[in-house]
Amino acid sequence: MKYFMKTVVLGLFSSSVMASGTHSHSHDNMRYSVGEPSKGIPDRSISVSMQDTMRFVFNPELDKLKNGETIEFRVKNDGAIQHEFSIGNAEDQVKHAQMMRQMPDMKHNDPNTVSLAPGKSASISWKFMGKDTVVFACNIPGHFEAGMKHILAITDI
Ligand SMILES: [Cu+2]
Repeated sequence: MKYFMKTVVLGLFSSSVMASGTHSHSHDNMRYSVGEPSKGIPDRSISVSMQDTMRFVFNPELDKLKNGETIEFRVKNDGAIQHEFSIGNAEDQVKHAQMMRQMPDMKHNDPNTVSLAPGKSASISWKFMGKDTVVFACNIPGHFEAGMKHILAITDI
């Protein structure tokens, strides 16, 4: 955990010394807390509608996450403003939200996050591992606080 903190601090520092403006940024050395991006065949696919009511609408409903399963999320922004769908644990999302507040123009192309303009869609495949609690979050400032999140523990069965 100490290592992760250091990475975030260094990331903030190097971003702040770069030229201002929009830039892409990926955490190549990031370790994920709740699994990993997957290129394998998913065990199931779930569509996620992101809406300006500050809700993720999962179809079918996402009420269980099994240790070792891969889920393909087909994410669509059905709203009129930017939204994102990010997979992590509570700590990841708090840090991500802090970075977004400090660098609102930053484009987040991390493998655990898709940020979408209105009407756009993208897929993200994720293999869930461990037994942490997963926090799906939109970290556009104010959205998480308004309810744009879904929280679910990974289970062994
Ligand atoms: Cu949002």
